[in-house]
Amino acid sequence: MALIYVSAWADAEVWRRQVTLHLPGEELRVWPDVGDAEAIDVALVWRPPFGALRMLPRLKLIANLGAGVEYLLGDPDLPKGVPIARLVDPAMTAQMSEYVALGVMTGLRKLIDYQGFQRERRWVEIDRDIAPPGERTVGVLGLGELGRDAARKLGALGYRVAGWSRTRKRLARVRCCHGRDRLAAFLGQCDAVVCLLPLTPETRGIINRETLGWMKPGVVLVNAARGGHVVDADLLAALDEDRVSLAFLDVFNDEPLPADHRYWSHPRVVVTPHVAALTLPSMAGQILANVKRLRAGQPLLNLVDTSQGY
Ligand code: NDP
Ligand code: OXD
Repeated sequence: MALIYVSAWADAEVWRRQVTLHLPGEELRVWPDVGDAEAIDVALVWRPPFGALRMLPRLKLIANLGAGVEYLLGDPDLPKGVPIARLVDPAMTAQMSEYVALGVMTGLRKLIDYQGFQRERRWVEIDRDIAPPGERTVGVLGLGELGRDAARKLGALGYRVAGWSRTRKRLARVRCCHGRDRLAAFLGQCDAVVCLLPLTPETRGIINRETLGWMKPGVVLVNAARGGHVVDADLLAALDEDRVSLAFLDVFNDEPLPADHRYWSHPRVVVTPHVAALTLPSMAGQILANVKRLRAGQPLLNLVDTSQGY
């Protein structure tokens, strides 16, 4: 049997070294050099071209080299019934929580304002009556692998933390709620809102005119999930009207963010180029462990529920 690497994102040779390390003796092919397609039972993929996986009739595992699977699930020719595993790795989780903390603190401590004063060499103390972290609430949309860790670490920084998920969750020191009917009340209590949801038909466009209207005036928004969660025109309007004090954005509807997009120059927006939590070659062990499990007939880990879309 053989593995195939289907991704334009990273150098295939990096992954070849990882396969040699973790699965000595296994053959890795690199798309589009498929060779005998019947021999391929595992595809290591990140944003594979639509239709590519349909060419592999004996696939038993699709291993997504990232956490989000919305692009993969969007392939109209995705082979049905083949298990899809996604990347869940402590190093990715740690990167994301670091990014989230950076975004929340940049906003709540008004760093962008202070940077402006610094450029003008002005000593201006804004927020003299700033509330301590324990009096400010950070809300995390999505309490999965990433959201749970971010919530825990925000709590460790002293913030009051609230979390929202699809199904009921219980987390120490996080006020959890779930379901669409709780979203307005959830958002209404937050000084900062962090989006760590998967992009699904239910969550697409979830940050929109209506939901932004439920948030506190001056809220800080951190989106490190997917650009598709945000209706850009609605967020820009909220920023222009100071209803959102900072949008700290890692992900965009169009990536790379087009050069003429208003986010680039908006004084209340921080743009990072989809780097909040990167897939690193050192994470290959987690992905390739699933290949070992497949070969050994053991249950696969971190499987995607295709009916839910994440
Ligand atoms: P998980 O699948 O582990 O968690 C998803 C969470 O979202 C769960 O708590 C789930 O609820 C909740 N959720 C899903 N649908 C809904 C809904 N309709 N309403 C309310 N809550 C919902 O995902 P991860 O934490 O691993 O990753 C989250 C996303 O982060 C990824 O899908 C990806 O898009 C993004 N990401 C971005 C990166 C970057 O660099 N910018 C890097 C890595 C990931 P429940 O618990 O009830 O199932
Ligand atoms: C991911 C990402 O989903 O990097 O892993 O966005």
